[in-house]
Amino acid sequence: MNRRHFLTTSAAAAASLAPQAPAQSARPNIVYILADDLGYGDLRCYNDSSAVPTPNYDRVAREGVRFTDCHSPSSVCTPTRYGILTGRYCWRSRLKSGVLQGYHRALIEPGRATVPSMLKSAGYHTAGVGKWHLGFGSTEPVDYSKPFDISPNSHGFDYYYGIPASLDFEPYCYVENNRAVDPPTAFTPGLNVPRGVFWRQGKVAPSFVFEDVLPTLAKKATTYIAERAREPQRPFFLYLPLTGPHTPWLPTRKFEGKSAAGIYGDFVAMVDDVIGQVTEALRQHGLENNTLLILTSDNGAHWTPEDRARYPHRANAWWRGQKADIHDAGHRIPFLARWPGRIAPGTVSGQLTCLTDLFATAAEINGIALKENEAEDSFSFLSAATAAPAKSPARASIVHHSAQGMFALRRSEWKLAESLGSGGFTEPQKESPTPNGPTGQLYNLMADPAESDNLFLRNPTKVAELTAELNAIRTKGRSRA
Ligand SMILES: [Ca+2]
Repeated sequence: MNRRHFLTTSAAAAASLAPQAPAQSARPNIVYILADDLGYGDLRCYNDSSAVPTPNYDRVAREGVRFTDCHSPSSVCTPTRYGILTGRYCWRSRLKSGVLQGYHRALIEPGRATVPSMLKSAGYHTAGVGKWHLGFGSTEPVDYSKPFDISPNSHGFDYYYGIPASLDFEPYCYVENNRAVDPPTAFTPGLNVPRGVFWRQGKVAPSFVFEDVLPTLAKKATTYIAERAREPQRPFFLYLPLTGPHTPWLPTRKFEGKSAAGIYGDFVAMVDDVIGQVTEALRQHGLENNTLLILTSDNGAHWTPEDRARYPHRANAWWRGQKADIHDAGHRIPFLARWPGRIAPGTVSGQLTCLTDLFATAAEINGIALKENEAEDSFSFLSAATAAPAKSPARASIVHHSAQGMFALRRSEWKLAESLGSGGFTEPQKESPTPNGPTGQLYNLMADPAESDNLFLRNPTKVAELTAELNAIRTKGRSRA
């Protein structure tokens, strides 16, 4: 279904119902904005010494709940997106480490329930706008000159518009529903100067302009919100995975010099402005009060030791490591939710949460019971956000997963990583045990949030306990009982 069709059907529905001025749905709209590589320490509401002004994120934190112990299910893009949409850890799928490339086939298994397919069945209109990075079609390499036989529409989205993968992965083109808008028939030699202004060489649509992508997604999102406002009796779900502040860092002129963290910080300020555009669209169309707005990130910031030496900015705050790592900076992320009347302003929650928890939460909001074969790793965070009585057990542990496929288990203050090294981008990525030395990593995050004191050899009981739980979650194929 294309946008023109929406407009026609929404306008017709609004016209036919105009005399009654239809009431808004009793169920909330859900707008889920997923930044790409935004760090815990980038936002002032998490890190008051952030070198980037983030007034729009900070406002949502003041008006809603700020979770302090939320994690992406992976420390890189593709597996986190799989987890958000399916409520299931991606390492249970065919992708055991790393990410998809732009020519890879669809990752989400045909027939698997997703957040949009569940909400669509419950009567929602569903749209995805932004970076997909979950593959298209059933064959490889994907042929962008033809419609895809598997697309976001196959996974429950009534409408989708965006780009195939990260904005530094070819092919560079827009996709609308099941086809490339302008197929990638030209070639870009790539770019890598200065730091962060980077994309790989490869195929590109002749009309594609890298700098325009984030503004285009913002415009598509606000246009969609305006369209849905014409049919207020039907709730909608908007999944909005942004392309920033992942590389290429491309702040437009308006944002140059907005931060004290160079091009990166200026680009984060531009992402914050997108949040402002979306919240303003919700307000303008009278949808603010009946919308659960969620703001988060798909993994930690790609902020290296060199970046930390160069700028007075800690994109991942005090957490160890960076994007891709098993250490907390890889996957501990900002998570804000606003729902006026349901979530008290200024709430701060230390409840352990994972981005796979959207599925169970959206189901609880809609009174939908989860089926046995769906959302295996999803726990509702509704009671933590709203202080309403819990209808199901809260999440008590989480499995972390790094870019290279290293596992860790977190339960209360304890974190066990199965092997040594970062498992991601930070050196050493892999580390061989020394004779009689530890073979894994055990940290007490309450006493040692920087993960500096490995207790693996000193607390074998805790190592055994957490190892047993990690193995059980893996072998039984699900986290929920
Ligand atoms: Ca990412």
